[in-house]
Amino acid sequence: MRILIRLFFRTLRPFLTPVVLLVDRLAAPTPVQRPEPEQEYVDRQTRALTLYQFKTCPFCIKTRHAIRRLALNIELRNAQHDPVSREELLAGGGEVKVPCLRIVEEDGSVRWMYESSDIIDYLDGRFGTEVDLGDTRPLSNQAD
Ligand SMILES: N[C@@H](CCC(=O)N[C@@H](CS)C(=O)NCC(=O)O)C(=O)O
Repeated sequence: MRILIRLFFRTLRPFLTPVVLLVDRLAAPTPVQRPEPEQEYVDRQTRALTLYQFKTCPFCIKTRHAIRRLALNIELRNAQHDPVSREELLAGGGEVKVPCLRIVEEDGSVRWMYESSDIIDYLDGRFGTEVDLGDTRPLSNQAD
């Protein structure tokens, strides 16, 4: 039965993929606008984040929409078709399940966060419009 279901979806995939990608594009939210120094600060922070994802996975689409809504420049890695990214995800996170956010913490430790809702909550909590970003100047420009 499982094989039949797989075969069914494999046959449908070439037709479904363009539809999913079109819906993804049409439903994409408008990014938030931040003053330039704030956006630069956020860009510096998001350099430590990488999203492992599949292009047409609905949970990944939901997560990419949150990333777009928050105007975050987070590197996306395709764990479906890029074997290197897939291997990184498996070795680092422990399983090939997407989306997964790789977070390099300030102390250099690495955290792998699975579950789209947890990822979105984390991003909203760090970069949401209600969040006070504090002093957004680069560390080298801040007074001691
Ligand atoms: N509850 C999870 C569901 C994630 C999930 O089921 N992802 C699927 C893709 S849509 C997956 O990674 N499947 C593993 C595979 O296809 O190898 C979430 O919200 O992130």
